[in-house]
Amino acid sequence: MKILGSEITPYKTYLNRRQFIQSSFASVATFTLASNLYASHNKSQNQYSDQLSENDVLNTYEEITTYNNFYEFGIGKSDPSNFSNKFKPRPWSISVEGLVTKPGMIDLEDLISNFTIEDRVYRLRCVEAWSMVIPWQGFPLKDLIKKVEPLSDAKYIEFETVYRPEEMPGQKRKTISFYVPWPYTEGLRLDEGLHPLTILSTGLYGHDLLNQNGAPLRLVVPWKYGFKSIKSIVAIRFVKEQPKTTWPLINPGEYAFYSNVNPNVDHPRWTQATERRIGEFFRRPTSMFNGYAEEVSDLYKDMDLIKYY
Ligand SMILES: Nc1nc2c(c(=O)[nH]1)N[C@H]1C(S)=C(S)[C@@H](COP(=O)(O)O)O[C@H]1N2
Ligand SMILES: [Mo]
Repeated sequence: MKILGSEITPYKTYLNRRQFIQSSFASVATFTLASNLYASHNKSQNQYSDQLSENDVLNTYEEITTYNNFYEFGIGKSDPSNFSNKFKPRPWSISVEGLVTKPGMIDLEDLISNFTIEDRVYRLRCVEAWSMVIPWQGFPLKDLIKKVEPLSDAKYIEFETVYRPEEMPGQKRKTISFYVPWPYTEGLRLDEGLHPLTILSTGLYGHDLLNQNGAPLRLVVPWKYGFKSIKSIVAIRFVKEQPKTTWPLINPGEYAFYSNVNPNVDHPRWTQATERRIGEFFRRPTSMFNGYAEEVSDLYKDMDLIKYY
């Protein structure tokens, strides 16, 4: 594991360490330095405490903004934070297309002022078996869906990331893999998009999204593997057939459309039964639907989740 020099200790580790420091009669100076360093994270931890489950600790802003997957800026975890400075997330508009009564371009600022932005602490579980706990700001996708009025034969929603090779160095390679062209696309079944847990996020930790996290607008679907949470969205398309999305196109043997977090279905090359929370050393068990089973399992009640993984 690579330890970043700037990595900040999660709050609970800090508490344990503080107890240790106090009980080992460390100097007052050591203690003061430590409390200053961790004071601001400590504050956020308290601010969001009502949304944190017992075993969860917020990841630090540092962790969330320097350990990313965003292939448009490169495939390394630090590429998105290092190589996204040319990207201009404003002004921005989103094109609503396909089977809706009210298609058209929507300006980002109109979206933000029309919908109520809420604080949502969600676990994000990457298919690579690491995870984080992130305090997002955003609005339910259903608010937008209802506003554009899908037609009765709209069964799926396809999302598309912006294509700007001049600002996104990873897009200078013409394709994502040897045959899948940009842009990155994702999809949801309409009822998944209407689920109240599904949000379009505009910020995290009370700060506008940084480029590496998908500025200015990205999807967050907390019970699915992280790659479903598509970043820097420019198009939302209502369609009849299940869309062919980037990851299943790249590797149909390893990635499928649903990609619900499921500890019982291993990735062909590694287990999905456990995960490593960024900032922690020991792995922890992965929960069905990433811990959101109570809220979402009804969406899949008649489906074979081994077959439709
Ligand atoms: N456009 C686009 N969206 C993307 C990705 C990407 O490469 N391109 N990576 C996905 C993956 S694999 C993950 S795990 C999450 C990571 O989100 P985060 O960097 O904000 O934690 O973004 C997802 N959204
Ligand atoms: Mo991921």
